[in-house]
Amino acid sequence: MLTKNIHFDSKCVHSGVGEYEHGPVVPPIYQTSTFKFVNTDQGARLFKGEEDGYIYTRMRNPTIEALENAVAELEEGHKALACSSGMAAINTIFTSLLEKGNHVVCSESLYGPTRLLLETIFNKFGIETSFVNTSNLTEIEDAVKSNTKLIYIETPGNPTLAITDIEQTAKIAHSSKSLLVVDNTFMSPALQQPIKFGADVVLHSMTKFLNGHADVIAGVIVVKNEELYSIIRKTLNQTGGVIDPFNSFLVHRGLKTLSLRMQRHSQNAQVVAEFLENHSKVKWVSYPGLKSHPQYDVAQKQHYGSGGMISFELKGGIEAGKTLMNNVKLCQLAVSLGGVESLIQHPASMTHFSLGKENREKAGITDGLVRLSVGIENVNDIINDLEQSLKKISF
Ligand code: LCS
Repeated sequence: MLTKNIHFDSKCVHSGVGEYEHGPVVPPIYQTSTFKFVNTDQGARLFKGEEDGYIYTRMRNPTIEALENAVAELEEGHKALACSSGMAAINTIFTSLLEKGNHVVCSESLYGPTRLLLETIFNKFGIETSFVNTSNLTEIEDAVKSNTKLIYIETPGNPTLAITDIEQTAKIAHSSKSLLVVDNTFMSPALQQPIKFGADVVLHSMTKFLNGHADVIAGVIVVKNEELYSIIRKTLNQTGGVIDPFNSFLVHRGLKTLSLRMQRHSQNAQVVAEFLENHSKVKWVSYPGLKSHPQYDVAQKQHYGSGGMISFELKGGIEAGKTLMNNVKLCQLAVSLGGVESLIQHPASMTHFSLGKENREKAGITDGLVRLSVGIENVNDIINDLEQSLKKISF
């Protein structure tokens, strides 16, 4: 199927699907760790790269490649590399592109373990990171040093939904001979395509919107050129954070409804964000589709929709937040995000607990912040659920 000149909605359905024996319309699951050689000479030719073919699933597998081709196409990137988790994707990027003595400029509002990976692990190998508010371009410019190799942004940032201008950050990165890496987990390529704005590398936790059904842990890296691809592919082969064929099949299946799901997530979240913003017990709401969002104009420029993630704080602070989270019935109290079901959680004691209060507060992650991943249920049911739970808060 030629997918070059078709709409994104159609690409979600058809991308990555090749021709297979017996003509299945869905890529078969090649659930095998290894592939037979015809003879020793062929095995040697495959290893030398003189012949194209499959050797061992850590290196290449047709089911995994089908997914990688699909994601690369949806992100308008050159190629993609699927990984065993979002963290494996992030680790593979850092391991591939950084060396001792390098410096990284990183968003301060981002998924907790990404910060910890840089602060506690890469730090041991002589890599230094400055965590700054990347919504403010001057802070990025001021943080760049002569040894800066990567600017790493998560936009919108987890859990504050702070937005970084990808196009302007790419300009800063390239004028300082650095690469721009963007974690696009919160938007998915249906709502944001960072390579179009100048990003060099894009990554996702495919655990979230790309798979969309809360039943897989997976990650992906998308690169803009062959040079980056060959560096990262070599590292991934050696460090081994690869996805397996069955999970690839599941994520590829999820991608077929990505466009539909993201439209519904965005529609529902807009209504829920407006409901919360107008509610007397709510102190503030952060959602890229609200005019009150501090980077609303940047969001309008780089998003095709506002996504399914909302963060907010109740007037009664953390105690009121706990009452809300403990009394919801349709929304599930669980970490993770981006699935069809609405999930609610408390970053300060859960996903971002390990950062410590000082780092959290600097990044705008207050103790009272509640994060809601708005699912694709009927929006009235989500609002009714929040409303009945908000009624339990007495003040
Ligand atoms: N990047 C972002 C923006 C994330 O939100 C997560 C996970 C990751 C990377 C890591 O992906 P994983 O290895 O889990 O596939 N975020 C989670 C969260 O907010 N709650 O639970 C997991």
